[in-house]
Amino acid sequence: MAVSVSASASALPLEIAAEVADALAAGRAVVALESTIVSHGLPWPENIETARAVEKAVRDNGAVPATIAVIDGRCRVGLDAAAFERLARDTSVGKASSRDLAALMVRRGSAGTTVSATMRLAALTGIAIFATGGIGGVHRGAEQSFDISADLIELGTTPVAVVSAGAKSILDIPKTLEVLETQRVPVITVGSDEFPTFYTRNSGICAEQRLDTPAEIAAAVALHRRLGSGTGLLIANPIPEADSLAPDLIDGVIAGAIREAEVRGISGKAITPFLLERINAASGGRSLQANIALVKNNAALAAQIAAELARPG
Ligand code: PSU
Ligand code: MN
Repeated sequence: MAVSVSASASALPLEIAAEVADALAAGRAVVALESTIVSHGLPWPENIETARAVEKAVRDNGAVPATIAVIDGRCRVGLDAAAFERLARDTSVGKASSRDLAALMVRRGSAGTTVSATMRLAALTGIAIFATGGIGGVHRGAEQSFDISADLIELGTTPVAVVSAGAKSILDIPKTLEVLETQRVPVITVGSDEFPTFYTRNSGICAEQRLDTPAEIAAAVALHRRLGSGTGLLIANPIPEADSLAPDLIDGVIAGAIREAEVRGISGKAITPFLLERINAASGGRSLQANIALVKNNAALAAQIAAELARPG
């Protein structure tokens, strides 16, 4: 069961699940979740297991999950079991960033939404907090390829707070942080002085802003919105120590995957899914376990932040 569409998007085929619409109308906590991680980020069956575990982590921490995707041309906010199954198993399901949404709707296609597309649809729905694993960023070698994820541009234009475990070191982390700075996107690291790089807590790069509790982060999100710059926020939540991987192990795996992508001439929107698949395959399940753990950890924190924001007063 889904309800209709907000007035500002009356012509948009945007279906908001009843539970999500009710929570928003009552001012209760809601967390948006992306779906490219299901369609392209994790292998079957871990993808669907993780999607379920992530929704549970949101609920266990006091918020309503709203996983976002495009199914048969309709933008869906809050998915049922059939939609999850479709995203997880159907290999014809695409990967949509925000620029892909319009044509996808016209074609009545289906796609997992990336961070950029999910932010766009969350903002239209009125959801302020969003959890993912890692954001897209500036790719290594971007000075040649110009490959900079639309996620960064969306963060510069759409006022949604994105909780991620930093960015994977398939990317050029310093350049990624520079693009965020240029666009006036706050980067807040949770309980650490270093910007985290997905599988590991340490990047050697000092975080500009550190906050330690969900209440502090919620206050910063609210104040940032009041300031009216219109940009999103990146909340960089380090992977728990117990789940983190040895940098040597993962750096070698990532370097091998990037070399393989170069040799095979893989580029454009295919590169991130290719690298994710190669990393998962090459590290014998350890990176997969770390990936699942950090997504759940981010979902829990996002729910706690959303719950703080929803508190009266
Ligand atoms: N990084 C990850 N896991 C992911 C992604 C990125 O560690 O699943 C996905 C997210 O959906 C992100 C997208 O928004 O890849 C970025 O793709 P691109 O680099 O093509 O912009
Ligand atoms: Mn790209």
